Amino acid sequence: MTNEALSQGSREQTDGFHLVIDALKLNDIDTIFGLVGIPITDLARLAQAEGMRFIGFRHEQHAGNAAAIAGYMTQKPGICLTVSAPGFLNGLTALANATTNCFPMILISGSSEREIVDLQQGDYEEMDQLAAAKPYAKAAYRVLHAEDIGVGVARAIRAAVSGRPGGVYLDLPAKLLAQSLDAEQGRKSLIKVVDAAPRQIPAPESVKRALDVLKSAKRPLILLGKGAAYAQADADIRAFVEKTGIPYLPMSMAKGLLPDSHVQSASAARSYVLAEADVVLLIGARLNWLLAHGKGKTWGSAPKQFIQVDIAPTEIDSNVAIAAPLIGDIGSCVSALLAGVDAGFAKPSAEWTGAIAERKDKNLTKMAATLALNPSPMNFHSALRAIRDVLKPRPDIYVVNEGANTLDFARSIIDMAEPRKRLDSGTWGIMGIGMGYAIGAAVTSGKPVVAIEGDSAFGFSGMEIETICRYQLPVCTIVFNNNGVYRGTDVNPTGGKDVAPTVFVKGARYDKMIEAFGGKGYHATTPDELAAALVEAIASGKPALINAVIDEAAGTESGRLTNLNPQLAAKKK
Ligand SMILES: Cc1ncc(C[n+]2csc(CCOP(=O)(O)OP(=O)(O)O)c2C)c(N)n1
Ligand SMILES: [Mg+2]
Repeated sequence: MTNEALSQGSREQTDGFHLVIDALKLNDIDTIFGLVGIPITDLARLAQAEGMRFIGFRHEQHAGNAAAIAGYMTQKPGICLTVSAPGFLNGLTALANATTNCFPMILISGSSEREIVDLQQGDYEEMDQLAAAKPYAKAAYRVLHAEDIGVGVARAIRAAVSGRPGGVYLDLPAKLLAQSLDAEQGRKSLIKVVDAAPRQIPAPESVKRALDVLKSAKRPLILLGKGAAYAQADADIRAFVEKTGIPYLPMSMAKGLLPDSHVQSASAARSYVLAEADVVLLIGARLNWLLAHGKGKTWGSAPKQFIQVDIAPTEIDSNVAIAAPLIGDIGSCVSALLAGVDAGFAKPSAEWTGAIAERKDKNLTKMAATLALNPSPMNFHSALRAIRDVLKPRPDIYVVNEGANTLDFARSIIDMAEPRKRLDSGTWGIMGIGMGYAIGAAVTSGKPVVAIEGDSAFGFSGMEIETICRYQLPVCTIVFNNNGVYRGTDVNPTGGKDVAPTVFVKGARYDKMIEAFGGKGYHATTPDELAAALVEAIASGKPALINAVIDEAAGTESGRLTNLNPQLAAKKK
């Protein structure tokens, strides 16, 4: 052996495993949500050995949802790590959901031998994962050489958080992880991403146009979307709303950006303001189905002008004409608008704000009467009243929420007072985010989480209560148990043995599930029992599950989305 070879041989070596972890750590990523197996088990072990937190799940979809919500909360990409083909596909739902909701996350999956996959020779967990991920991700990359890991991770981070955030897929073939490399060369190949999500300053003429349209309004309205919440421009957004005096509506996950009790909140007069407003300023809210696409009955017959603040220029005019687009990051756009609200800016007329206040009062009085009732069995309202009262003095608690009726009623009854504390089914109205979001929120914040779950919704991620117990997370899950999807009263019209498609086992005891893993289960049949259980669970800071028995006849089909169900066209003679 030559001297050179000897000295080379004694030089420090690194490998793909180490470089992935080093690249993540270099970019201040300290947590991985995932599920182990070939070829990434050692990657997870190494992450833990190197001081990162590895949170292991029972199904990849929930690890992916945890990563996505961590990204939403922190503006840093959440990381989800999975095995190849089936593990990757399980994570892909979460990646697609993150992209749809504009949450920054990176799905990192191990993959099988490229040569065998590409010739379709039947490798272990063979699949062209990169191609499968592309349509559902904001970006997708594959790294083939260990010296490119630094670039791959840097590109993934930038793609996830810059511009409109989204889900990014990073494909790591098994062979790559085992490749070795001179350690010094490896170190030099890593990239620390500088200014991953650069500010995008709006053009002054766009700001002026937006302000001019706003000033022309007789009945202005501000709509805050979760993009506004994501931006963490809370103080400026609040200042802008308050300085202009314009009534506002928060979309579901923007609740708490200003406290729901705010005098300018028009939530309790939603249908009125949407129909009557003449100028609508959208801040980080898209005119998608959740806003009836900006047209139709919901928006009334009065002519409307829209001002839209968004980071993505292609969002503009996607559903209706936008009179004044304002393109840039939301923080920069709102601060530019705020600077333009000078002494000459007239507050909305008392006629407009008075009419809204009148509707609000009427609707709130009606709601208070409904909430005060105490039916037996409990219904959604009485159960949510109990939860609302317990949560009121605790604005720091995260609220995760999914279901149909459980989602719709909780959204309107549970007030939020702090930004980014409400995490729910989001843009897709997806079921299955519950335990993943709850775990992601608890791990990321260290704060308590209360997950308000329909019994069907809970089932999608219910096994993760073992994960909650394993990591001893301060998560209290409340299952709204109405024996089924929407309600528990449907019957099989044939009289056959199978129950109706919407119906579950009657009187199921979800509280017993958590006891299997050492958590605390509660069975609540009255609002008082529910409140007492919730108070105790929150105080304990430990994993808990409350089985809240709800009248199985109380819900409606699809909650408030009944009208989206296609109607049967064929009538049987
Ligand atoms: C992934 C996914 N699958 C199916 C659905 C259809 N879906 C909408 S709400 C819902 C469950 C509603 O029942 P539950 O969670 O018990 O709420 P409830 O109305 O009974 O309170 C289902 C299955 C969905 N939205 N997402
Ligand atoms: Mg249900």
